[in-house]
Amino acid sequence: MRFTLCAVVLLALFANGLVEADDTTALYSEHCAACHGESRLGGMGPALLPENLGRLKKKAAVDVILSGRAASQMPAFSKHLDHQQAESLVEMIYTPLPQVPEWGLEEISSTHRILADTPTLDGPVFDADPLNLFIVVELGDHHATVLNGDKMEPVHRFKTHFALHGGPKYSSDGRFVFFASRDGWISKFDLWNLKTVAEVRAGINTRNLAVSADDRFVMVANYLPHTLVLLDAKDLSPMRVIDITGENNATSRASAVYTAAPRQSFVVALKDIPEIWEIQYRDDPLPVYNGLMHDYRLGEGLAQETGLFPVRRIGLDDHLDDFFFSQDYSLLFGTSRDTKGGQVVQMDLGRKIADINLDGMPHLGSGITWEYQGRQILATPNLGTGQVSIIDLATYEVIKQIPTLGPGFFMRSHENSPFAWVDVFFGPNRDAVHVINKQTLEVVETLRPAPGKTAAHVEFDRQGKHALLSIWDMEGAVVVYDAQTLKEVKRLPMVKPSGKYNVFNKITRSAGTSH
Ligand code: DHE
Repeated sequence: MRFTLCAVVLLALFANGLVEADDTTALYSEHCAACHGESRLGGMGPALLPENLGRLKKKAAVDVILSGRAASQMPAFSKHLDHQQAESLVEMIYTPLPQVPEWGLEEISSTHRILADTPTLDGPVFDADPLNLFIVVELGDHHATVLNGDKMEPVHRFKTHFALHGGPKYSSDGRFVFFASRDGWISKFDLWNLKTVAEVRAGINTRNLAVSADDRFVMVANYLPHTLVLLDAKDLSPMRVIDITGENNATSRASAVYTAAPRQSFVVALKDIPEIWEIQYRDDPLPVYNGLMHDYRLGEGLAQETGLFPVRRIGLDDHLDDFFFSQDYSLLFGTSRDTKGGQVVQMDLGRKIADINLDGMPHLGSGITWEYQGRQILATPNLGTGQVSIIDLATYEVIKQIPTLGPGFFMRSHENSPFAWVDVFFGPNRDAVHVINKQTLEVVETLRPAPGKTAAHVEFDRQGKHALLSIWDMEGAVVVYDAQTLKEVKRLPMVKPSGKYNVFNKITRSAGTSH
């Protein structure tokens, strides 16, 4: 299929009379195809199709090619391409493919595979506290490691799909873990039996997935096509495809989907339409407070039988690229890459209730909360500037900006730890990680566990005794620190470990980690 599509792209370009089509295609193959796919359908990087480039203007796309894109793996190509070459590549990627593959229920179903049985078990088939296991995603060679969090020893290592992205999500008992890859593969792994149970390709280019708090459903958010896909969490069989369509039939990519457990709903932010969607999965959907309804109850599939999944559309002033929920999921804090700043949405009211005065590019998706001087605060790193912003959750005021050695990606803490950790993901100090005292809001220590190599993404063990930090390198490691003394206690070699995810902290929705 890849070859055919590529040939069709070429033919289309020639038909358009583009004399340099050959050169541009060669440039694309040389510089872009490895990440964005030979057929422009995406891989490690997003799909490069007009349908998917959404809000990006052509001039900005030229800048991205030449200067790189902040907060992503997209490097600057100005040393390899001149302005004209970048412009010709932009023309190419804004030319529609003659045919974007269909990816509906039928195509999704054809990829569905059940790979192992799920025997009845009282606990893991190996000796370990099931709630203190970690999954470590090793992006370098597309594997994942199950780690015993008491002994800090690997239990099992297995192959994953290419380019997993986003946090894997656990079932409520911690037995099963669900992964999403950038090219749309969803897999379910049995942590107790150490086997992949099922897999399905739910999208061509996927953002992330969410698992309902009652363990019945998995919702997948896609960039391509512009859909949400509902799967049966038992075996990942596809249940329905929801088109993301707004006013005037405009369609949109999904920025991300999350489970709002106390609300028994999935919440989806949209990238091209200024709306949030809330989709209830309870058997007796509550009446809608405020917002337009898309009623899928008359559609095909499971919803027809059960009356589930009404979509509530909440209109906003701006798109959301990145967002965060209060611990009770009554408030959503979101930011847009274009307009900066933040907005607070009250979920029951279904509207924005406040703006937050934030500069740079706050990464609210990595935000964490804790109690400071009798009030709840939210701390968020910034993908654009070297600072951590501290926001009072009662007044939405920024009460402090903590300077860091450069823009950061991930932030973490634990209820039992006096410290919050933030990395410096971008720039010359990418090998540094700051430790912040949660009560003085000052950096108390800056660690450089592997000078010259990116150090990023911390996760605590169940009790908050140890903090695990990744060295993002093909010859990388997970470095285990004593969370009180900040001394290194162990170094586990791993292949570019990106994130690590502790079962207990995730299933109890610890305030110190992502959910
Ligand atoms: Fe991520 C989580 C979006 C680039 C590594 N990233 C997420 C989530 C979103 C997101 C919405 C939350 C999903 C979830 O956990 O369910 N990421 C984006 C982007 O829009 C961005 C900036 C551009 C893009 O390429 O999509 C982006 N992300 C990256 C990277 O370049 C990283 C560093 C390497 C990679 O894997 O591609 C990266 N993102 C991660 C990781 C998480 C993540 C490790 C999980 C964090 C966690 O601890 O929960």
